[in-house]
Amino acid sequence: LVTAIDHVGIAVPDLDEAIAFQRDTFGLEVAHSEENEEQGVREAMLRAPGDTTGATQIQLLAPLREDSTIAKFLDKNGPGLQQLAYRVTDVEAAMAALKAKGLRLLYDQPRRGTADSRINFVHPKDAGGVLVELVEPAATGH
Ligand code: V0V
Repeated sequence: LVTAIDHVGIAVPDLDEAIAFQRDTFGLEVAHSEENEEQGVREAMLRAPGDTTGATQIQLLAPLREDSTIAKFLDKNGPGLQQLAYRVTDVEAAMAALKAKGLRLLYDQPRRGTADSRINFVHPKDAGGVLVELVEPAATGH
C-alpha cells in the first residue's frame, strides 16, 4: 500500500522562526513552502541540503487561523510531532483498502495537499495514536 514515507509533520506556532531553527541547528533547507487555505496552514517542506533522492521531508505546519486544526493542536499539546504521512500511488485505492479494514478516514473524498498532491487522513484513534496522512503526489497523473 505504502510506497514511501513522504513526510513527518511538526506543528509550530511561528513558521519563520521554526525554519530558522531547523536551518541554523540542523542545516535543513526549505524545498517548498505555501499556504493551504482549506487546511488552515502556512507550511514549509524541509530537506537535507542537495538531497534529490526524494527522501522523507520534514513539514513545518503553522496555523493560519485560530480555529484551524494546527491551532487546536498547539493549544492542546504545544509544538511537536503532529502527523506521519505515507506516500501512495492511488489515494482512492488506499482509502478503499483501509476502509475495508475498518479504519476511519477523515474525508469522503481526497482533498488538496502540498504541491497539488491529493490527501486524506486516517483517524489517529484507528492508527495507534498517530495521525496518518495518505499522500498521492501530483506527478502520478490524476
Ligand atoms: C488529535 N488527536 C491526535 C491528534 N489530533 N492524536 C495524534 N495526533 C494528532 N495530530 C487525538 C486527541 O488527543 C484526542 O484524543 C482525539 O484525537 C480527538 O482530538 P481532538 O483534540 O478532539 O481533535 P479533533 O477531533 O478536533 O481533531 C483531530 C483530527 C484533526 C485528527 C480530526 O486534527 C484533523 O482533522 N486533522 C486532519 C487535518 C490536518 O491535520 N490538517 C493540518 C495539516 P483523546 O484526548 O480523546 O484521547 S495540513 C497537511 O498535512 C497538508 C496540507 C499536507 O500534508 O499536504
